[in-house]
Amino acid sequence: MKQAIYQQFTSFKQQGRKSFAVLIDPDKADNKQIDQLVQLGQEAKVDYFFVGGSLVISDTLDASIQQIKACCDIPVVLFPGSPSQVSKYADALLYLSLISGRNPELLIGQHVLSAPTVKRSGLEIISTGYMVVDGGAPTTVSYISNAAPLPSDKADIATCTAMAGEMLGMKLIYMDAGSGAKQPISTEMIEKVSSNISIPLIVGGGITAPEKAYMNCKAGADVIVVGNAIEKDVQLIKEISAAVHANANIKV
Ligand code: 1GP
Repeated sequence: MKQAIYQQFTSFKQQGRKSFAVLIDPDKADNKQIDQLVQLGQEAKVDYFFVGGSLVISDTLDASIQQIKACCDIPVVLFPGSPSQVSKYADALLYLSLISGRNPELLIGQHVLSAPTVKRSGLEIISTGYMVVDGGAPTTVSYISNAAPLPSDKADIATCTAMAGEMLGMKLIYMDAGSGAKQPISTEMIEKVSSNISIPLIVGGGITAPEKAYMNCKAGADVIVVGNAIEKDVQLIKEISAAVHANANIKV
């Protein structure tokens, strides 16, 4: 089984090197916007493009990824909102199990149904414990998942959830306040979770400023994901990337 992308996640973590992932929702980004994101992404030394969305209504997933791959060698990682969001053109797929919720369909049910398609894709599959944290208002992910998010002030529940995910064999933990969250995940929660797991920790949802990205890395996040804020102001790519990469070798 392929492991190149996961090896990058883990070796960066070992080196204390923080990464920045730009989230592209194929429903929202047209060809021109993708070109611009790729160009700025290369200039800003973005580490990954995450591609996916809670809905993905259009059928442009393959085309969007092919367009990114044609112009740059930044790895493309699928962050699927549903089992249909599989594209053989990507480099890897975050195989998400919603471990913060109690909806059996998103813990294992949809995985059973999609397993043959996912395997046939030939993609690198990275088992990911996905934790949705309350971001201050209902987000698309909290509505679609039909599962209660983790309370934002319960860092101990988040920590135990992430620990359980790691001990169940998951390779990454992704803590998400949901796209466009009013309130991003607190540094207190990030600190507690990251100090109790040894697998890489991805943090996203509602991050709109370079300072917040920097503080999240300092608190222990290994990968910062930003989508919404960059859709509104594409120039933020450079500032947030610089803030994340300024954290090199910070160990907490
Ligand atoms: C959402 O973590 C991602 O699933 C990114 O969130 O769009 O708010 O940056 P934003």
